[in-house]
Amino acid sequence: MRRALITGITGQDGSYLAELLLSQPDYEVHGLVRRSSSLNRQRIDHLAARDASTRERFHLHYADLADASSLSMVMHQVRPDEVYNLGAQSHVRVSFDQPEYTVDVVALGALRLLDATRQLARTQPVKFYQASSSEMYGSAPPPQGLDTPFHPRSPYACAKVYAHWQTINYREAYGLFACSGILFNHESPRRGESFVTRKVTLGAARIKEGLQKKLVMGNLDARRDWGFAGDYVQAMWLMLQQDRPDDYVVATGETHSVRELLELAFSSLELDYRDFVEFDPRYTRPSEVEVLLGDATKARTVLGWKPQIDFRGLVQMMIESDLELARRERFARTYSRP
Ligand code: NAP
Ligand code: F7E
Repeated sequence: MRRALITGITGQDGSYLAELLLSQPDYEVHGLVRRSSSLNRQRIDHLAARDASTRERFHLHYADLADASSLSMVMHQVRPDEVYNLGAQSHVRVSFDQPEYTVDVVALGALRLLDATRQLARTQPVKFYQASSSEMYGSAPPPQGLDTPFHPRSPYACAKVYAHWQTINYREAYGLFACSGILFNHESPRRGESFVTRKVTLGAARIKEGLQKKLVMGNLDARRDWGFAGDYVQAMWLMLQQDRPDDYVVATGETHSVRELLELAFSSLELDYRDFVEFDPRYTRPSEVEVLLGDATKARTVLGWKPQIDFRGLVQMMIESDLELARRERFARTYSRP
């Protein structure tokens, strides 16, 4: 059995990665979960409820990236062959409101986990994946690739730059098999509801079902390179299956504006977004990242990776899923009236 340890397993990417690994019968998956007053395991509940063989290979442990001793303890208990660091306060806008907390979890959290991994590497081989982000490029002109200098534009992005370089430093200083995957935006029906793609697809679906009248948004001119999360976790796994550790950009190579996203999502429901969308500066950022467009040539040539789902397919998948959710909500409201 190969043992994988995933931080951020309750998040979008963690849930897809756990699924991918558990679909291979020789993987045991261990995930870190944080204590919270109400359970937030909706994205992984289906894994725990699967057949007995999957259940036996799926384990959760309480720990926190802000707590080094909890990380060492889990590392010591699990003794993983592969560590995937996906845990983060991952919301860029929120990072301006909570800069110190964001840096603690995203930057120092990565350092704590790298160091716990280095301790384990003294006694057994272990590989490390760091979830780096296209936000690190910030205002660097597109297209952005491995040779593009970083120009981060938020506390979140600054913290990711630190974690990226610390990952490279642990590789160079200690010979750790450590990879940094610079992933451009990736989305899915499991995307958190406050990120723009999900906010738009859920909002459009709820408007269609009469559950909501308006959608209040920020900067509609920002452009992103949006892919499907299920495709991107495949790239993470491939990085750790190579003979040597390295860094990669993962992206679709297409960019679209938030306005195009609105047009596509609303028109697929026969609605005109201009009738429903309002602007509120609350949803803008003190410093914005205007255009992201990734160059994933190395991931394509070395890993043999390429995205299976394009922008149109992604929006359609998310709209279908959110329409189903909205219909259920409307049904529950209709039939729960006294
Ligand atoms: P996400 O849905 O926001 O999930 C974040 C995960 O991190 C959740 O499981 C969360 O746990 C966990 N977490 C938060 N604070 C933690 C802490 N103090 N200790 C341990 N775990 C903590 O994010 P995602 O979209 O799956 O992204 C996964 C990773 O890739 C993140 O590091 C993100 O920054 C990075 N990334 C994402 C994208 C993207 O487009 N999605 C692109 C590039 C890089 P709770 O459920 O308890 O909150
Ligand atoms: O914003 C604009 C907003 O919050 C995308 C994280 O996963 O990807 C994500 O970060 C764009 C921005 O994602 C609203 O100003 C307009 O320009 O969906 P987002 P993000 O900031 O790109 C990167 C790669 C990560 O690493 C992060 O962890 O959309 N925008 N109006 C809006 N954004 C939001 N959230 N809400 C709006 O109403």
